[in-house]
Amino acid sequence: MQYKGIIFDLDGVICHTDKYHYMAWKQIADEIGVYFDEAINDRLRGVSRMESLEIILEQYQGNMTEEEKQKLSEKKNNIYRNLLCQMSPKDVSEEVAETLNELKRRNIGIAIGSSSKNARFILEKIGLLEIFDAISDGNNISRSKPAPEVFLKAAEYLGCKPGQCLVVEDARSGIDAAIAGGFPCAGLGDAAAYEKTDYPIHKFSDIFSLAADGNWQESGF
Ligand code: B16
Ligand code: MG
Repeated sequence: MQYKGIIFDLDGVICHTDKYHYMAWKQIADEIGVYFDEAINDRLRGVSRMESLEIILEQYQGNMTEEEKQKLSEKKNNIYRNLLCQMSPKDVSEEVAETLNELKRRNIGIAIGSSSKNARFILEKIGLLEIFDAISDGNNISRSKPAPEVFLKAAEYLGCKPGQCLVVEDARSGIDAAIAGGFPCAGLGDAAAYEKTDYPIHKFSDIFSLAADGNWQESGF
């Protein structure tokens, strides 16, 4: 099989915003008197904002209307976006920056496939808004990971079929989404330990070792 493109998850693969998600959700959880810790925060990886709130509310004793939930998720997002303002190109490792540049040099199409509605804001902060050939994020989908929609859109934007694109993910929900969409997938971090991941990798530049067996095809980007 030859790949024409790579679709990267954003949070946890290109950069790390989990600490900001944690700080923002912790503030909300404290406000409504709900227990929240880093283990619960880990379950929010790759999951949409409203689904994240539902996971946090598993510990909530009372009843909450949809309107109240909406207000809480907006409040969390405002806190989160304020925290994101401190991000800069320094939040991208040299390894990530060099690998992306090299993939571009090899004419491999590169795209973002993120559940986040803040993906473009984050990419702008870290100086990577221009490098990607396509961005599919929480704003162009109706169902987030583990549904495959975000990756199917990214492949469509790249002009590739799912089987021609490799998905790189850090979350199990993202690996499930890749598999559901018919994409081969590489997993970092948590996803490297997941039995469904096709190619467990331990560092970002290991993507090149997948290319060593001639899996790549110039896409003309
Ligand atoms: P937002 P990814 C995901 O991004 C995060 O992993 C997840 O924790 C977050 O809840 C989700 O985006 C939605 O983010 O509130 O910014 O729309 O990993 O798919 O790049
Ligand atoms: Mg992620």
